[in-house]
Amino acid sequence: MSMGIAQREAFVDGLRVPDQDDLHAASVSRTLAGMKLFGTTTSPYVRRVRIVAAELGVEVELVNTATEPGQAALRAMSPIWKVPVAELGGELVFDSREIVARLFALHGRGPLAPVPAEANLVNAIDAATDAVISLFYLRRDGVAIDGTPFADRQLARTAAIWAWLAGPPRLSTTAFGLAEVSAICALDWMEFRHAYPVEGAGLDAVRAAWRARPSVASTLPRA
Ligand SMILES: N[C@@H](CCC(=O)N[C@@H](CS)C(=O)NCC(=O)O)C(=O)O
Repeated sequence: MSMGIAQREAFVDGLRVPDQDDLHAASVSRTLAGMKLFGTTTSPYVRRVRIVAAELGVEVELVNTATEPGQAALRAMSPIWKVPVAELGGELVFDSREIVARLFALHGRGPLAPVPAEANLVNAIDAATDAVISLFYLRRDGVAIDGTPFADRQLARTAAIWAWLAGPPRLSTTAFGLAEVSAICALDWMEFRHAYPVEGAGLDAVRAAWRARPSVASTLPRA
């Protein structure tokens, strides 16, 4: 039986998952209707949503799912068992792509101008992210994955995606959009987890161009 938002709120409150007040989006003078976001401070997909929300002036109440009660809350809400999940506009929304689409639909795109190939770019970045995440999880679970054909294929796929994005350049150092947000989140996460050698990705200039932007600087991955 599915739960309504009020029941889920009561369930999650009962689990006493701490809201991470210190992690709310960087303060903005104009705060639009907020969003409750279930996720971690390390996930590149959660960070993507946090950056977009900060760019649009949407306040984020981040509920940490890295704890045992947080995981229980997540599993009670989503059969996918992945973060992010958002409570937004009175609805429960799964998957960063859909949450971002809902944010754009509710609030417009703010400074994140669309580019024609954006969906293709983000699809490619997600494929690289998912490839390295799969290796990260296997290593963390103690599976001797490195050097196997599966691992080599994921690493080669990731290298091909970064090379495709880097030359001729498909990401911008002058216009900040969803593709730049997504690539920065993926690369910063790979570096943070030592999961992939990002210095060979050919995207240092893109990362450097946006590093000091408040939405980016205030959401760096941290355990
Ligand atoms: N397509 C999803 C991917 C989300 C995803 O892979 N999240 C990871 C954290 S970065 C996760 O929750 N993984 C848990 C698991 O695989 O068990 C999205 O864009 O939100």
